[in-house]
Amino acid sequence: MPNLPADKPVLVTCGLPYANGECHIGHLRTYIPADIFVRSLHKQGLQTIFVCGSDTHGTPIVVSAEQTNTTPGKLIEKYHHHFDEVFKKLGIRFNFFGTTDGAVNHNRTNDIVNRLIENNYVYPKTIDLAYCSHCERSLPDRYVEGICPYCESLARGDECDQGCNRHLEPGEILQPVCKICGNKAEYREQEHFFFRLSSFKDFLLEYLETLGGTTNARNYAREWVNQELRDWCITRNLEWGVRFPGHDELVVYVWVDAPIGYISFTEEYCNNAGLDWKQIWQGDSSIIHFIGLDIAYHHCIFWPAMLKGADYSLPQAVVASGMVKIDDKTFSKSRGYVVWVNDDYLDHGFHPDLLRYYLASYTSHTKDLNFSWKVFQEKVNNELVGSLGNFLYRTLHFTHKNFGEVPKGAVSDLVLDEIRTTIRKVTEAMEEYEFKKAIDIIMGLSAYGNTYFQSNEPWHMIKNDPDACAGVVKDCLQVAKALVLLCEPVIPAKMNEAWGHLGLEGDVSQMRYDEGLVELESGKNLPKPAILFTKIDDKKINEMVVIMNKRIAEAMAKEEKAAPQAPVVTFEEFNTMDIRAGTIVSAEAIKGSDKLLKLQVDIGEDTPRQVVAGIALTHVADELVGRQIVLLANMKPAKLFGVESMGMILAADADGAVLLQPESKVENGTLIR
Ligand code: B3M
Ligand code: ZN
Repeated sequence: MPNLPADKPVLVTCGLPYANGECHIGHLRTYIPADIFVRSLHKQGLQTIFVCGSDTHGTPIVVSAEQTNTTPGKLIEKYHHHFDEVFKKLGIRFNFFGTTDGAVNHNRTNDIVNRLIENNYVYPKTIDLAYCSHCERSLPDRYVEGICPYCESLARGDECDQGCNRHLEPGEILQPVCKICGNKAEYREQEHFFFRLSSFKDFLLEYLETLGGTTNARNYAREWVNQELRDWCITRNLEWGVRFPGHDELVVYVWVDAPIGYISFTEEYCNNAGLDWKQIWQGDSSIIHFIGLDIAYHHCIFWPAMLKGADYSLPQAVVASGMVKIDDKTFSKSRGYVVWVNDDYLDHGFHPDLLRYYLASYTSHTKDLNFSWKVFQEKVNNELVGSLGNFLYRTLHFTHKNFGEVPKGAVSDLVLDEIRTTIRKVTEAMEEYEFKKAIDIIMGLSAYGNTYFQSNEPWHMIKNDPDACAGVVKDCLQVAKALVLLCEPVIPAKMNEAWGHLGLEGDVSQMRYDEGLVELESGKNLPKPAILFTKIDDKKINEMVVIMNKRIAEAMAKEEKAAPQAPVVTFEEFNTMDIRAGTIVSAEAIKGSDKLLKLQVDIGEDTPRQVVAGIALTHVADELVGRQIVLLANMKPAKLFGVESMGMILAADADGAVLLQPESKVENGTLIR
């Protein structure tokens, strides 16, 4: 962040959360350091604009809506509200939290796409697109899964999410499989629109040389640009999204309108605040993007090329955070290695600041961060309670008890120097996006304060030499004041309380670091101090560990259930089963049972077979008539609710039975082999 200008605002953005699920600790890995950074810029006297918002388009949203039986509109509304609320609770203070489905973003996207078209960066081309002939639909992005052609990992249609993190173009993925039905997909020809990314190669190589931020993102991007830069398909066959100008059947790819959200949110904020958004996005400006490393490709390659092609300003820095691990295991929602911010943290009464502290101080921003409840407990108890909390409380308690006010005398030069050096070093670390380093330096000042207090033994001095004691206390109070200012970006709510404990007025988040060098006014009354941080006991942590272990065990059991370990059977054994195709000729409810249906099934015999099936909760009787199914015909007869059943309908054991069906209609009675 070299030389950020004092005279114009710095724009900081965070990668936009998809509005399709709840906030988890993985999200916070980016948002909390970004918030700390912005608060710290503020403390250095810089003007900042901090925006984010919900990413509301693309297949992540459409697939989630389909899976949860809701509409994309309702889904995004719910989660937009959720994120907005959670961010506020955590003290993540965006100036504006928008949505990419807002009118401003639709307009801004149109403007940019039209400019790209005018500037001849967009052209049509017929390409092969994944298509599922079973579902009779084309399969954009997350509707298809397969093998990454670069690293051979399992991948999603548009990104190699488990392997090399590369963006994948439509048609690129190998062995495509339909995500909805699991069948092999085929490729079909269709016309789409492409962005001439390949023509930006030289620009990008030059741009990446000057791009600030963390080196991880830049290095990846440089490697990708050097390998091969292919034109980028920017349209999709979806209903939901921002329409591609002039083509009602197409929307733009979500990675077009999502980053444009950064511009529209700035626009919305500036319009409300009486500022000029064009100064930022079409003038000389400082734009800093905080993202997860997994979306470096989009931010260091597509985005700058798009901005350049449409004559908008370019970002000055991309700051990419490393990934989160849970108990040293790869973060995974489906396998239970996750910490949900509401359910697993806030709802258990933990203070938001403790998590902020953990996430920012555990490791360097670009490294993988491990979350474990035990480490959480240790860090809180040793660092926040044992060092910082201890110093603030013992200083204030001693002062209050013995003086009742800020004592007379001047703060010693030695102490002021220590504070000055700390502020300088912390600012430098922040400039390098080294948040852990900044916190370590701050905690160094806390340790200095503790040692200063301890070694001077003011509890003896107060009896023998009260004036000297007053000097020591004044020094300690000054260190306390500086600490509160320095810690505010990291643990803002707690530090706002502590500011009051020091008898100071105003909102500490609005004060500058330099205020730490302004001496506390002698004679000012001090309120009775309160304890800021309390130890987390083993019992509480064990409870949390149990919750997490239970979730992991449940996820594992679910996985095992999905792939049960059955004994091997011979072909002869398999042949003892008489499995046939048949057609349901009648279906009716069974008196007294809400789960069972009585079916008559034509399996090519003289009279239909009577079968009782436990599918009444998932199937409407009338709609079953005429459906072809698969029947185990030599199932031992049984009587259910007094009704005889002579066979078993085969179904996939999913959430509610999913009936098996021959791929195409066959003669009733056809054997299944
Ligand atoms: N919504 C989330 C992700 O892929 C995606 C970020 C958009 S940033 C413009 O991590
Ligand atoms: Zn399909």
